[in-house]
Amino acid sequence: MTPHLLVLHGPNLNLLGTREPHIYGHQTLADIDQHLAKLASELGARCTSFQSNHEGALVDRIQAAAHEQVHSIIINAGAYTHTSVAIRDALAALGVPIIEVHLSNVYQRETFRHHSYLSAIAKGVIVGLGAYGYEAALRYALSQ
Ligand code: CA2
Repeated sequence: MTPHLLVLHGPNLNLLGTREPHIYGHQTLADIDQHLAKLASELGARCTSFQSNHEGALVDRIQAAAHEQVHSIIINAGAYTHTSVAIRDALAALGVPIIEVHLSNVYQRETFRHHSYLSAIAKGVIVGLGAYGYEAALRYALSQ
């Protein structure tokens, strides 16, 4: 069966490419999602993406993945990374491999960005590589 990778984007990531390019780069979220879908297809997989500014909507999407035979989840939970026990619990309950991605190097930024509720349940964490971090996560996930 074709492996299905689910990419989740948290709040404000819909603004990518429109503001703060010095931190988050020039690519839009659509650019990133299209690149991942194309790359996945070239590698014999399927990649779908979901963005929400709402914590509960992200939890609902993670719960729905239980009925979809998702191979792995790549998640940039945005600011919810640093606050959301609910997203962590939903990911832990799902039980598929998680790769956490951050565009910026959160360790070079404010201390409140240094703690992630997701990292302890993630297979791995990629920070500071910009949009390439998603590609690296996808390639890793499909190598497993
Ligand atoms: O570096 C990352 O990928 C972050 O997950 C981005 C989050 C931030 O809260 C995390 O600490 C680190 C913020 C996403 C906001 O994205 C924007 C994009 C363009 C313009 C404004 C915000």
